[in-house]
Amino acid sequence: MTQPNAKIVILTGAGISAESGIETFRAEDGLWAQHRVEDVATPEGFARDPELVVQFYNARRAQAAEVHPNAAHRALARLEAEHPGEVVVITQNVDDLHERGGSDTVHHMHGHLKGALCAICDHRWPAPMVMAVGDPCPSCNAPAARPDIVWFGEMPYEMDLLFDHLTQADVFAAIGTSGNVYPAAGFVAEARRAGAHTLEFNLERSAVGNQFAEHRLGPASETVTAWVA
Ligand code: BV8
Repeated sequence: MTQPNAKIVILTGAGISAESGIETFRAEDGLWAQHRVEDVATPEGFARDPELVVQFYNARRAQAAEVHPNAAHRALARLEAEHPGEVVVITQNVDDLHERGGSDTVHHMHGHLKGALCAICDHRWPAPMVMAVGDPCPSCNAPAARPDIVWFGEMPYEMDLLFDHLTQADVFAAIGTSGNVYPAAGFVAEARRAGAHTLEFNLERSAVGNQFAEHRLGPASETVTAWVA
């Protein structure tokens, strides 16, 4: 599948969790169809109506706890086991299906549902299943708990580290992402600059599909499993 000692950088999006039963963002019946992005995934939306936002993430946290990793998550865990130290998973997803599927090196660049963040002192702690507006921060005690999620207009996490990985990539694979959101959508260009072989796994070509050398079209549970086999 790849040359030994390859540095394999994987970027995943909502499409890898779709077959586990979690809606994607931009499908007709997707998450953003039920809510305006501005209302539930921006700091301004949280300031305007914190109750709506906290309930939106409580519902997603509850759903994520009910679903299970699918064959695509498990295939990536096998890839990691077969290439110790050479595989990095960067996910835009906020569920924990990669970890529950067996992946160890997962970077949640857009945060994660299981995290809480203090809007005052930036302290982080494990989120309760049901967060309430005004929950106190265990560190500074301010009633300022918010979901540890990167909203639009906020800087994704670990960007320097992620770019380090991209500049060393021999193989870059984007799985189940529509290529609409930056900086994640720009990762393929970085990987190409590093000379990486680039593959897109999706049901259809994404908004940045023309930048990939190879396309594996079909459900990720099938295409990623076949790629790793
Ligand atoms: C930032 C957390 C700067 C929330 C998310 C104009 C040009 C360029 C950029 C911008 C611009 N205007 C504004 C920006 C910046 C903005 C942006 O990119 N906007 C877009 C809309 C244009 N980006 C930001 O704000 C980012 N921050 O730029 O900061 C900065 C600089 C200095 C200082 C401070 C700040 C932060 C963006 C992060 C937002 N948070 N998520 C939450 O999850 O609730 S975004 C959210 O949507 C996801 O996390 C994900 O990242 C994103 C895209 O979703 P996808 O994962 O791709 O899912 P989608 O539904 O779109 O697609 C699913 C795909 O799967 C489809 O292609 C489908 O075909 C495929 N699929 C479905 N089923 C399957 C499948 N594939 C395979 N198998 C299947 N079975």
